Amino acid sequence: METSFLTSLTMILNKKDFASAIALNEQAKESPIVVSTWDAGLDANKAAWKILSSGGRALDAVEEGVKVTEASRSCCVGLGANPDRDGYVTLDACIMDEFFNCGSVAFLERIRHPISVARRVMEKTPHVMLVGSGAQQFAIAEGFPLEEQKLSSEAQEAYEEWLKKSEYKPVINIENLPDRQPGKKGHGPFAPAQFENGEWNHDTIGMVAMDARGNLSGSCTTSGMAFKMRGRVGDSPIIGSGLFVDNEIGACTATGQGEEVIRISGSHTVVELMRQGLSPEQACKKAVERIIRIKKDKAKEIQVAFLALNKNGQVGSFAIQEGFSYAIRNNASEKLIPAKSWFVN
Ligand code: SD4
Repeated sequence: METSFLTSLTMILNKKDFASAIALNEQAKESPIVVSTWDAGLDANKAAWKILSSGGRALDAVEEGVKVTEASRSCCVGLGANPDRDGYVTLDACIMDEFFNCGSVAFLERIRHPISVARRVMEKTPHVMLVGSGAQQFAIAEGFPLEEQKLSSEAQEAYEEWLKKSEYKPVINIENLPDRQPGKKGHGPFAPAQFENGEWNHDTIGMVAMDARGNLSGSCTTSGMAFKMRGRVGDSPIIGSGLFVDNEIGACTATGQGEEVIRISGSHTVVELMRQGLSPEQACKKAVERIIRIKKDKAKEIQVAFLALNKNGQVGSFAIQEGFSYAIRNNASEKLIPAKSWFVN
């Protein structure tokens, strides 16, 4: 039976196609796999893994995975996150599949799951990106509930603290800073790594995955930099900057100071470097070096990290500063890995 299937397959496919079908099968041995940014990636990966381990599509996995973070208490993702400098939470997200389909929302307010709205933009409109009130209008038309205009108590506390000085200075690794105000739950400029109840404080989340068929997808969702200028949009919802997927080569996502990622079309750059034969880590490092060359001395004050997965299931990451970690889940393990960095303390 199997032989006759193979015989008819060889008759249908020419030799070259057959060889690539075998190669695809070889690659799929490494899959499925999911990787995502920061410590919150561990929980997000769990949700993604449920889909990947039961033969589901990477696209569904990366959407469901980051929805966990969007629904959690977080300094940097979802409606509970820190607001902009005018006191409003504005959310950015994007998603990309194995066919170069992509969707994105930016400056979106009062919608709980921006990643799902981004997917609807991808699947239900001829466009890639919707922003602001237009994105919100589309979300409501698609049946997403309009949530209350209200800060979480932690974000309110952090905002009030910030207002005392109103300094706009991005804090390096705000996602992982230890609580400098013991006994306080605030997650503002001095974000705790963990809340009092032991729950991890989460961060901008970028996730890339390969499913059992060897197909890649990615997602990225954030509230952006805390206390940003109203209307500011970072790299996270920008295809090619915060996220890029090329199903022949690999996928990459970015976190950190979005302006520096946009400047070099960061995630696209990493995927193109992998196309030239670099490993995921080498490609991430080269992209980091490019930012450092551009920023010179100022690079010491910036955090950017890239996280990449290639078509063989190899994962790599590189950051400007120490302190970035990523979560990985595959058949063999589930772990958090500290990334290498350009500057070492
Ligand atoms: C931004 N890249 O809006 C995001 C912020 C981020 O971890 O990744 N924080 O620039």
